[in-house]
Amino acid sequence: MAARKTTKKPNVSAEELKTYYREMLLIRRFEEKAGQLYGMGLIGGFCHLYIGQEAVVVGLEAAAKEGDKRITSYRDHGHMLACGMDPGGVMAELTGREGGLSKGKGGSMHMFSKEKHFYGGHGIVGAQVPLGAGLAFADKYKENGGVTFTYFGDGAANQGQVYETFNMAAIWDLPVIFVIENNQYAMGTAQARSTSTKDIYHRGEAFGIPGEIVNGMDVLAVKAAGEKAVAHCRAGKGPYILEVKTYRYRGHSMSDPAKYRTREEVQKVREQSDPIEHVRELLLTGKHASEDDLKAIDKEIKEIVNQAAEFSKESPEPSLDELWTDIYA
Ligand SMILES: Cc1ncc(C[n+]2csc(CCOP(=O)(O)OP(=O)(O)O)c2C)c(N)n1
Ligand SMILES: [Mg+2]
Repeated sequence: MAARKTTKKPNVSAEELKTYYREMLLIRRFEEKAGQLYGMGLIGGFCHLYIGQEAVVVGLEAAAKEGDKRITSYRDHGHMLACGMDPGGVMAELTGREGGLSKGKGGSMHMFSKEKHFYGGHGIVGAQVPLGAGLAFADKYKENGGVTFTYFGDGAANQGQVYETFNMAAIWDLPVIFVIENNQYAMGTAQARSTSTKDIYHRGEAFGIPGEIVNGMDVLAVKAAGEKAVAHCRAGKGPYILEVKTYRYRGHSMSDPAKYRTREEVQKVREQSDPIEHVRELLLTGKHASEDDLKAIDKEIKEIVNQAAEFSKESPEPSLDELWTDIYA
């Protein structure tokens, strides 16, 4: 992941920059709070935080339009917040409460929203990739102009089902954007130890699918690449691959002490390439916002996250009767 260059003045309005700042900060503060609740024993099971990767989903959501779909892995809280799902509902699902988006029965990796066209939350590595192509098939069949953002990791990109999906998506010209969130690690395995090449997107060439590398620490670069990919899909030209180079600051999940990398490595990325600091700098140096304006946004976001946490503690545990609902067998 390249260090960011902030020399070129971006052609973007103050309002737009503030929106990205707010959206990325919401994800960061939400995840920090989830980490705290996990430490307090209020969240159990697996919990994979998205801290460091915020610009990926915020940039791509900025390129989407109403009706577009998204599907992702277990590292999914950021995707839900970015597409407008209720922070209280997400947090209460993490704490396993009735007010959670899956009524407290799904947990961190299993939430959905018909209204926001969010199709999960999948715990099986790579499983969402063929499903994403299926969603795109439905859009193509219905001729509704929709595009599906199918997110997966660098580790998942080594799975066979990804390439079976590439082949079918290319044959049928499906309107799907394959977003490889390359955060450089698959659990404790660095990309160089698991993947034969430095870049992954060009594997699409074998199937005739175009793609490119994107700086995932720069929300504006992600948005621009997203717009290009969306235009390609909407024009009926078939799938597109975005390999977004990013970094996760925390361990793979809350139970990972991350001994496979040095503290210095993480610190360097935080200092040189943090996606939220980037937008903060653009806002301040471009005189689009003052320190006080940004403090007010920080306060507003803190309040939203505190309320979500309160709700997730106050909402009751699901009743035992719930064991017999939502069963499709
Ligand atoms: C089929 C399958 N194999 C193994 C696992 C265990 N597992 C969970 S996450 C993961 C690593 C995936 O890494 P990557 O795709 O890079 O995503 P990231 O966690 O970095 O977002 C593995 C091996 C699993 N959940 N499913
Ligand atoms: Mg990874």
